[in-house]
Amino acid sequence: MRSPTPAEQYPFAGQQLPCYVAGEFVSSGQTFPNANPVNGRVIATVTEADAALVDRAVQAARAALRGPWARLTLQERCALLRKVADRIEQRFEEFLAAEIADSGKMLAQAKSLDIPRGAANFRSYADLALARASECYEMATPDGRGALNYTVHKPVGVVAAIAPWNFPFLLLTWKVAPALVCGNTVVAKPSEETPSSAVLLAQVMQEVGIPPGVFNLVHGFGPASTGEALVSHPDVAAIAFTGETATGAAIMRSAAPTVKALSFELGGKNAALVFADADFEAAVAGTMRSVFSNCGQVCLCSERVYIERPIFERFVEALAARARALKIGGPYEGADLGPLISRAHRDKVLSYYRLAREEGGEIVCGGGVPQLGDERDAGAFIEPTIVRGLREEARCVREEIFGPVCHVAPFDSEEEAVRRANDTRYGLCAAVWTSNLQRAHRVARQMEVGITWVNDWYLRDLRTPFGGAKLSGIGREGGMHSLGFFSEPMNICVKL
Ligand code: NAD
Ligand code: 6OD
Repeated sequence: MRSPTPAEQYPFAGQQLPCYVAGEFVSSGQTFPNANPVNGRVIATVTEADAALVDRAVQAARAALRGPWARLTLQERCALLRKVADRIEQRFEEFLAAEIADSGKMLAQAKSLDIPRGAANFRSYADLALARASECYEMATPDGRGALNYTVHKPVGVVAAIAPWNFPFLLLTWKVAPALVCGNTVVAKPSEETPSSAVLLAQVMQEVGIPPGVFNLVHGFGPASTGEALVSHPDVAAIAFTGETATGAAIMRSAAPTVKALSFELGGKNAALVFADADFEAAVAGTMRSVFSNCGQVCLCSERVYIERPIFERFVEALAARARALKIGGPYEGADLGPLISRAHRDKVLSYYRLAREEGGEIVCGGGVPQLGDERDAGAFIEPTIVRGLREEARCVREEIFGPVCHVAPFDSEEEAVRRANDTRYGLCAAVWTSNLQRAHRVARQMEVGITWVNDWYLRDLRTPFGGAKLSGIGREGGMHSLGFFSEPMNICVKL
């Protein structure tokens, strides 16, 4: 078991994490503990923003809409966002250590995905905003002089950006960057489980000279706490939220009385379809990634894997052999599978492992808790698990589990595969594995989801629409879609 080196040490060890309001760090009020999921140890405490502090943050954001921020040109805002990206990269190791300490995620993943994507989000939205064109329509008028219509993009106002714990920095910056580039001001609320990288982001905002009140940070829980105070605040104009579908529904209720714009990226119960003509090795490796990445805690993970019958047994055997061989361990140990986010989440995932048995499923591998023989046994580790033999109506096949687990089932025809993949109330993504080009396009198009990957999984181009159909979300983020959500388009009609 390797521990972090001094350079990899958690930057806030033993400290109280502050909120950031109106350009100042605030540490007054109640606190809650921040625990490391590797061993359950409390590593810091976190300042919980009460309704009064949330109100201060929203008022600061509101005032900043009329301050120096409003007078910056788009080019100047973009230059500032690029400075944010540069500074994230300069403080890369601190971001890395903070993210890993909060979430227990693997060093290799945080280094190659989570933190670089945080910086990339700022750069990519700066590029996109500069590339955005304005619509222009010339029109005829009865007097023959004509008129010219053109669109200007104005900020929406104060944006609440609410993120989950599975990609804390990636998903918070995914909302903060486009909101800011469009001239809005932001009150950000990271998950209570993963507050640290957001504090570093607030420091960066201050360091690069983002004016006070433009970016605010409040910590706390959801219902009857910080989150609810934020989403029901009358001066918040728009909410960009990523999290569970049930939370999205609660936020909608809180936001309804003041009719806020909503962008929701919610849960999934994603299918992978593996056809017999697929490149077998690539499909096994890709499915391993799509089931077990980030310990299964990716909204895009495949929890239902449908495999064409002629290769079913061989595929399941290969998948199970690799799952059994996954090395479970802490972030710095070169392991494949880290802990879940918390003991509470592990209890939930374990309850589905039990339910799978009760519902008549066969556990092909895993199904329990590993014994690691040291302090990690106080952490939130769990075995990667494959289940087979469940009916399509089983709760384990219908409900999002959000752990390192999938159900495997055979199919006999393309039509059956498509029908079963779509037989869910969710609609986030799908993965299709085939070497038949026509089938690839035909099946991909029939998936009732926001994204289908063919012969890969979680391959991202930040210009593309990202989001879910059905219960998996409302609207699309990514590229011009985010700029659309965070802007108020206004038409100006000029009589010539
Ligand atoms: P969650 O819904 O429990 O919490 C997400 C955030 O919402 C947290 O910051 C939480 O404090 C806040 N919150 C909770 N209740 C609230 C309320 N009533 N009002 C305001 N804020 C509230 O989600 P989680 O457990 O952090 O993350 C896991 C879930 O997120 C999974 O369902 C997963 O599929 C989903 N997710 C979806 C995407 C996507 O892009 N579609 C991406 C990542 C995660
Ligand atoms: O990569 C992204 O932009 C994104 N929104 C990923 C979401 C992952 C869900 O867990």
